[in-house]
Amino acid sequence: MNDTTEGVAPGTGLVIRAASGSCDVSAAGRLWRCDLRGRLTRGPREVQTPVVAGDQVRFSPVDARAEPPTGVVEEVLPRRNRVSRQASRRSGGRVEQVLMANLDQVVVVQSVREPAPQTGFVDRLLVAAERFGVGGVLVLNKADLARPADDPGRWDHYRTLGYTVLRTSVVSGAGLGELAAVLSRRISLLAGASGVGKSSLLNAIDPGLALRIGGITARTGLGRHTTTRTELFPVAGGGWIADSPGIRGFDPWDVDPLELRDFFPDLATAADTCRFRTCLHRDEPGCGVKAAVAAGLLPAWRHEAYLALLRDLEERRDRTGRR
Ligand SMILES: Nc1nc2c(ncn2[C@@H]2O[C@H](COP(=O)(O)OP(=O)(O)OP(=O)(O)O)[C@@H](O)[C@H]2O)c(=O)[nH]1
Ligand SMILES: [Mg+2]
Ligand SMILES: [Zn+2]
Repeated sequence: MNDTTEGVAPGTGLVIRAASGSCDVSAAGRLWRCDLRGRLTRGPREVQTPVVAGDQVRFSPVDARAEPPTGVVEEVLPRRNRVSRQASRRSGGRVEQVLMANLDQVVVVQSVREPAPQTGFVDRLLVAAERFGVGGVLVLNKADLARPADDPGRWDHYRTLGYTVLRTSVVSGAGLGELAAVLSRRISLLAGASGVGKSSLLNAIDPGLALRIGGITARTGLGRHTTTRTELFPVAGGGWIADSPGIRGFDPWDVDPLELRDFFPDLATAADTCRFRTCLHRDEPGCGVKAAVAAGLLPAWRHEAYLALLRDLEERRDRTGRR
């Protein structure tokens, strides 16, 4: 037996950040640099991410006195939930990319402008969260850049669905106290496009983090992918928050086209009046959802977000031959 492991029993810990083949595990107040047992990296081909931030793992110490202490991950404990997307269109929709595991909520961040909100992005992330029973919080950052023409109606609609909606500004300090309160004692993932200010928000709440902040490219108005991997940070007063690299497109993993309706709760009341119980609210006659949109009871953009995602999910099903 290696004498450096003497008296240090195998333990379980929380994965703070993961790379291919290794990860950092927080256990009993220390951060362990761990390799993965080979068999863990040979998982099912359709899973790109055997270990992700938020995973609980069982590991054996290798050198407990090293700085940092080192170990080997023996087992990833079953995930209570996860937020996943299809890895890329190129993979043909066959590969699952897990963004994070075992979380309480996804905090979807968009900015008022620079970059402007991306149509359908919030709707897609909320579907991915609901799919595995994860909560959702919406943050509209860079409120200091808002002009009267920037319509807040869309955001207030999400509030009627029960989501917490915050307007924040790192420049004016608006909404930062509320954001800190929402993160407290919970495990959260900050997700959004590059440049919306995810890392800036975390720095504003906890300056000790000193995360790297990027700029916006003048030519495209887009961010520069300053944060390059998902990483968990402790929240003052308890909880963990993951900063993550900017994402653009988002296709939720493992959502059946026929089940998609269930993840749009605001369509449900109108759907009760559809002529057909199996109505997909597309071309069917007597569709209650289309009638509700025409009557101004349901925003057209929500129906459109649903239809765009439905089309993508059907395309994927046809391509992969899966449900
Ligand atoms: N005006 C204004 N600018 C902000 C605000 N928050 C962040 N920014 C700026 O937006 C740019 C991008 O900020 P980051 O925090 O790096 O954005 P990010 O979402 O972490 O980007 P990635 O790490 O690339 O995904 C920086 O130039 C910030 O100074 C805000 O509330 N108002
Ligand atoms: Mg960042
Ligand atoms: Zn219908």
